[in-house]
Amino acid sequence: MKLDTQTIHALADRLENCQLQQQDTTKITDDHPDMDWDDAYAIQDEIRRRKVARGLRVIGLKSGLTSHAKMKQMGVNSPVFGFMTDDYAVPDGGECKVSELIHPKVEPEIAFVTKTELRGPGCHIGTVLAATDFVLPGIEVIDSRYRDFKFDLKSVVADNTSAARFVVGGQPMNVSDCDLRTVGVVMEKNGVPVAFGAGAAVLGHPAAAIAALANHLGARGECIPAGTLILSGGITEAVAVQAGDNITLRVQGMGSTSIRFV
Ligand code: OOG
Ligand code: MG
Repeated sequence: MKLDTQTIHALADRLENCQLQQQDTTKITDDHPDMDWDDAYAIQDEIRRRKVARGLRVIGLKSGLTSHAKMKQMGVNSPVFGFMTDDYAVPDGGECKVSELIHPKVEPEIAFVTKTELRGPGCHIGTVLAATDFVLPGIEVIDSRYRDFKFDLKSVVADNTSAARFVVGGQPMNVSDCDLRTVGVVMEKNGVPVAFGAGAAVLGHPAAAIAALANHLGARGECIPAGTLILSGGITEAVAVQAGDNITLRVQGMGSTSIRFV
């Protein structure tokens, strides 16, 4: 760790206030170029602690920057991990108010729900599939608190990996009934298909993104509990949205889920 507790609290405060007041900011590594990974996750943990202290519940976890398309779009080269609280959940087909966000974008993802605990190190696709209850379509709404979505990895980790809203729905599927590498996804904006891909875009297999999360948590003495919802990461580039847009994600064999921006 390079930052003291006071600085970590101040940075958590700055980033969470940006989220609560729909204001953007410059990336925090501009002011703290020496901060390390532990500092970045400590700032994210402090944001999480503040939300939980205000009565919010952590209802899911996420892996991000897990596809080449996303890494290229954001100019970074490794996955990051974050959390979602209950106020981020939008019902299937429900509304998302853009006035509560800064500059939202949507990502087509495959969501996993676990039935047994996953504890790293050493988790791999096999352990993840064995621990998965079902998978289903998920749209993540990301909303970086950084101006123009310009950040580096440590800054985006501190900002809880741009997490803002998400919707899951459609037809849950057993992992033994599909090949998650070849499963096709189509994301439509106002009825027009705008992003296409297959599961293998995410680290070769979406379950690898869950294994990476379990191994990351394992290194910190934490685990993924049974019954956890996890977003495995955008399969394609993120797509900007504005009020009036209607987004639908169709995943092969798993139906569709949608969200309306108002
Ligand atoms: C960071 C979050 C990326 C994903 O699925 O790749 C992410 C960002 O691009 O703002 O959630
Ligand atoms: Mg995402």
